[in-house]
Amino acid sequence: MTGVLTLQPFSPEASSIAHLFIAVLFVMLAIFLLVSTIVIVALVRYRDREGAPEARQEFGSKRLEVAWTVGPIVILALLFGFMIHTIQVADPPLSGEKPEIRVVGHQWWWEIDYLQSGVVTANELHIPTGRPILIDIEAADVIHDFWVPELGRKIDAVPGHPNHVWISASKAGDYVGECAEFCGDEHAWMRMLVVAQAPAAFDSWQQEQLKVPAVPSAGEAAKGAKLFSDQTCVNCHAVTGTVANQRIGPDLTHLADRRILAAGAAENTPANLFRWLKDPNSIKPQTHMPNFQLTDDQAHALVAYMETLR
Ligand code: HEC
Ligand SMILES: [Cu+2]
Repeated sequence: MTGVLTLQPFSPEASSIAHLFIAVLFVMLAIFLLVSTIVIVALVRYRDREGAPEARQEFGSKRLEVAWTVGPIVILALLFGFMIHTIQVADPPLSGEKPEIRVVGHQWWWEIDYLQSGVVTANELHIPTGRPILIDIEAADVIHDFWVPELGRKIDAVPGHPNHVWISASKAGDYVGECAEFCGDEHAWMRMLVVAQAPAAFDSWQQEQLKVPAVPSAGEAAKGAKLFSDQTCVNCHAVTGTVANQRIGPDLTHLADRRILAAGAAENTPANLFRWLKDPNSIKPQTHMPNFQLTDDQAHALVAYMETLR
């Protein structure tokens, strides 16, 4: 799927990668055709025939050897130059340019911090359309790799060594991102939903995210809120406006606004949330979220509470 996405660019950054890919493909095709033609001609022309004498043997040809050494070097050097130019290795942020967003890879989910507004979320990256966004890429544990094929290049998330990447979206819509560096058991379920929105829609999304959800005072949801702080949930999660402020797991302040759970392993529906709380492994084997052996009643109350987090 992603092989195809690379060829469906929705940003200038991704377009130049797609163009380079196609250009390289044609260079490769030309070399392939040249080599196969020479091989086929040689096979047919010099094949063994009844009564034919042994073919003339030649050893060493300076001209040929120089040609097949220098030719590939020149081709590879050119491709290398185009590649460096295209993926913007030489395009780091200027000294005055501050990243707007920080994305931190965790096993196996993405933490997303909006550095100016203070919004914190997970696995669902919202960006405004129409302009390049500078993102700071970090890792909390092992090496991950941030990649949204339709919007830009790949970049490694390396513990202790922040990297930067520019991405942009020329059209509003949903794009799939993923971790592109094997990072352990659940690497394949380390996806990201990128939601590109017109600037006004993005601003109102950000304003919504800054709101502190009311703590429910009655019913199932209130029971769930109490369970949330009594159980160990607060040791790993944060919910603004409550005592929960840990960042080991995803921030849950606006969980109910998000469309995916567990970095894309499931859709965010009450039924899946229930399944997740009863047994996270049933959705994402090996996940670092423990199984708390909750009863059905407890899990239902927690789901009722989590559905208020918007
Ligand atoms: C030991 C730390 C830890 C504890 C304790 C913990 N969680 Fe988690 N939780 C995680 C991690 C890590 C993830 C991310 C898992 C993943 O996507 O691989 C997670 C994910 C979640 C998610 C999905 C969030 C999302 O955006 O995908 C929910 C909901 C959740 N936890 C609720 C709870 C509740 C409710 C409790 C208490 C009963 C709890 N957690 C206790 C670590 C923890
Ligand atoms: Cu990974």
